[in-house]
Amino acid sequence: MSSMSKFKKLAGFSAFAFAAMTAANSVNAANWRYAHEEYEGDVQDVFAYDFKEYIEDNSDHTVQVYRFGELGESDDIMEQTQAGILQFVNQSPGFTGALIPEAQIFFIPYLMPTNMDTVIQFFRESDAINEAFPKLYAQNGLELLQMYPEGEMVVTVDEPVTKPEDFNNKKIRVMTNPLLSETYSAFGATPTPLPWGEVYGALQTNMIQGQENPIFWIESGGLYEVSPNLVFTSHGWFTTAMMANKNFYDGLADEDKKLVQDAADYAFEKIIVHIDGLADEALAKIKKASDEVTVTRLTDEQIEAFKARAPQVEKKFIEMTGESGKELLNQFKEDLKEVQKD
Ligand code: 6CS
Repeated sequence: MSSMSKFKKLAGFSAFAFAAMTAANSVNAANWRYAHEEYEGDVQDVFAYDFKEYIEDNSDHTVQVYRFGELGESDDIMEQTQAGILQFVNQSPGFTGALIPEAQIFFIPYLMPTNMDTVIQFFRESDAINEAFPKLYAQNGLELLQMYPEGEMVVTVDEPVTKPEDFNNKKIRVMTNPLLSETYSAFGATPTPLPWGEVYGALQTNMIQGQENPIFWIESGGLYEVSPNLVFTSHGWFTTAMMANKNFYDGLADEDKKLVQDAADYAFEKIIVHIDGLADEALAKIKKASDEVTVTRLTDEQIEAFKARAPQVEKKFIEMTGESGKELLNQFKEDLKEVQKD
């Protein structure tokens, strides 16, 4: 064979191999759909875009992010994920608690510490978060990839509140899980479960007189415009969770499973930097935007009156979840003790 024809044969083979490789890559390159519950630039959106960035920088896959309302309410995006229409979803335990009762643990008031570094260390190290919860989510067809805090819960009301009696006859919107209703009943209020999309309008028309959320969300959703009295009660953190459809995840090649896990870890590291100082920035923006807003920080003594109502909520949690909830709660408390001792 002349060297020219050898070259032609080689070139032909290479072109063929290259085409085959490219075809294989484009067959393997997937476009994954990921929905969350918030708006552009909010915490869940920042997390989703960090996840997307990691996946796209480290593979041929792409991630399409859907924000609040594009595919419906929080319960709609969960249904779509369980049905395999979406590959990834960020849904907060505030809603998942209706599906996985143990996820309501985050709504036992005064269980979580108030210090942000301790809270983050808890999310990093807790066995309850990193071992027990993935098993509970798996039973519902979900691969739990990350749980993370978004911010301390703050109550907004039509008039300042400093004691449980001030909540009497006030309808306070809660996310749609039964335990959070128990918390607000224990606090003296009338709990009103509503999906997110109905909250602003219900406050505006005085169908409800208050709600709870982290400050960044009170600012970004404009809630202070219709519910201007902010009360820092120190009773909990808004926690959220990002997960995949389990059948989809189980069907991935090992290297893609690792890619997804690494992307979720990457997004977690970015988000804890993002939320640091976010509440103070949002509060400053709110104060600048409105003269009507009041800020009440409960004193330790005032907090005690609300804290005294927590045991009845804990009891309800155990009634709702049985042995599995009891075990989770014990683990949760053990993990908290561990991080608080440092
Ligand atoms: O209150 C809610 O329903 C919403 N709050 C936040 C911080 N994120 C999404 C959730 O739907």
